[in-house]
Amino acid sequence: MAFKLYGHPTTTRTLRVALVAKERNIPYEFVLVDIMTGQQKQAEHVEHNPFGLVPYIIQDDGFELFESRAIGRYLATLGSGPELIPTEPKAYAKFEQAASVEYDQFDPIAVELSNETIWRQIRGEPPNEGRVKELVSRLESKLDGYEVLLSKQKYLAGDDVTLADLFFLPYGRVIFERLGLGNLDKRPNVQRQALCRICMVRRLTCRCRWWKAISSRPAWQAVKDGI
Ligand SMILES: N[C@@H](CCC(=O)N[C@@H](CS)C(=O)NCC(=O)O)C(=O)O
Repeated sequence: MAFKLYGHPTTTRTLRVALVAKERNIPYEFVLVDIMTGQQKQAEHVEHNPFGLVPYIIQDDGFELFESRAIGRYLATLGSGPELIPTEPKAYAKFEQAASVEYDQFDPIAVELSNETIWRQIRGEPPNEGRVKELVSRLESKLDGYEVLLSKQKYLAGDDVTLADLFFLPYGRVIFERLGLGNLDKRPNVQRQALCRICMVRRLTCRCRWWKAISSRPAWQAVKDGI
């Protein structure tokens, strides 16, 4: 199976699709849709995504799909590589739980923070500091939840990486690396790179380094700066 990926080379949702394709070793051809000039609203693209957004894919057999997470779930069933959606019922339920938290709790705050900072700046609009402060406080409380979860397991759905972790990566990078938000030093299970002191003292297998673990995956390293 091969497909064409229509999108913008550095935008979060396009990167989400490219990431899963890389993880599953599925070849694709990238086709630029320049959202900076509004190409995604032109008839030739709206024909494939009626909401005038990217990314979308067109497979070599003509099959089409839009919505980055739907595409990611589809690609996870193809190709080869790590099992990104567990099949055992309880593991699957934990995966759905983690995927729901990413989609429902983390993503809306991350998207708005990105809009209120990076995109406002690109448009030359003044920052709305009050709104940013409110969003950062909501983000911090969500990351506290992630910290609790990740103090008990290596990844968001258990001890194996799943799509829920991968789906987090594009906006995780915007929030943690580009905007420097998230106070990661206070959340060792979300971030700590070296074996953390708590785990050493308690003689536990270190379960820290989640962000480092997922962001250093070769597939993410291959796409994160643009495809
Ligand atoms: N839920 C959609 C969101 C797609 C989306 O908002 N894409 C952005 C680029 S990352 C876009 O097309 N923006 C252009 C616009 O809003 O017109 C997905 O995950 O694919």
